Amino acid sequence: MLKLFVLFSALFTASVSFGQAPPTVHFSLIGSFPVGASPSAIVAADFNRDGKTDLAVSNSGSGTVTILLGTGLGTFITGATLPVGAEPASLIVGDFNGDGKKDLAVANATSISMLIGNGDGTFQTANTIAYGVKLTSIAAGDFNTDGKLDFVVADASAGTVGVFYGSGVGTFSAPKIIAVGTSPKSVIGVDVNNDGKADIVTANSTANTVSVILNTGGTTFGTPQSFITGTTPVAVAFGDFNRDGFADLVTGNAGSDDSTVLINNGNGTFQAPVSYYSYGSSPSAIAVADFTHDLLPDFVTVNDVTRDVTIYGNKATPGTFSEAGAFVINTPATGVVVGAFTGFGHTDLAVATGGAVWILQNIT
Ligand SMILES: [Ca+2]
Ligand SMILES: [Ca+2]
Ligand SMILES: [Ca+2]
Ligand SMILES: [Ca+2]
Repeated sequence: MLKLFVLFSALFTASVSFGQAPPTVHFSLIGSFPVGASPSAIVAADFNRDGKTDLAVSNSGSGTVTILLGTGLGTFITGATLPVGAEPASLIVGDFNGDGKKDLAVANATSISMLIGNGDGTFQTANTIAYGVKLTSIAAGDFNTDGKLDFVVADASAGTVGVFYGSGVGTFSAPKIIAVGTSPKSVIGVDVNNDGKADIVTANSTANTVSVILNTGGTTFGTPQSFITGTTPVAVAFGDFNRDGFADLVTGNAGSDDSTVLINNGNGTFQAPVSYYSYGSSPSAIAVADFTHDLLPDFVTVNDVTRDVTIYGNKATPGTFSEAGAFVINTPATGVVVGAFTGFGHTDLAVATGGAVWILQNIT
């Protein structure tokens, strides 16, 4: 019933065909589902515990989070609209109060909202605390390895991250503040040196770097190390691209219209950056998943200027990439999340665009 753009579902693919190119990835548009104004980010989880993946979208223009409940067939029923702080920029899923039900934490421009899930797709009224000057991104992790979920938020104006340690009942400590490169727009938690402790990585949009902050145990961190990226990195993600057991990094660079892959040396330092270009221009968000069914992690960017989605396929020499497919969405996209949304058994895409989420079924 909401297949508003079904006529648009003609496939559009662009690929190269070098000897070691990955398979071409194909998508079909399943539908478009309304959310609030100016969506900023999207996450996936089973909020109502029916075995079907749901979505949550932060709406920067509305000051809300929209819940979309999945049918498992690629369609979504509009669920709760949850008021949070002003200008929500980013959100994450986690069980922050330890009751086994999925919760949400939202980084708003100058506050953080905690939404405790009831386990049926509804949420308790947001608990919002003032923090930050211009928050841009939030990531979860157990940074002090006490078994309780913590989170970290990036503040672009302050050039910092703040680590908030969870109590296990949905409340948090005062933040530990760490200076990173200028204008961090994206933060992730990932163990880059395989010591069992979650480290922190930021993409610094005016420094043109990532900052890697090694967790040295307890609530202490080492001095941030910088690694060069393309121009204006706005999104960072990780995957073990070359299958050596260590997490590698990839950034989407809005200024240089490319993606930078940083291969881990095995100790949390990284090899020289490698740039990958595609038809797509001005990436705004990035995600890592296997789209080609070869068990190697690929990545996807959604691109503001060209208004499309680009798949970068991991090649036969793992850790190198080429464009493996694209899909035009004809509206600026600001967020992307991967998951099995359509029951087809492959890694599908949910893309946050202007006022709606587009569901793209991977039919490769
Ligand atoms: Ca569900
Ligand atoms: Ca919970
Ligand atoms: Ca913890
Ligand atoms: Ca570590």
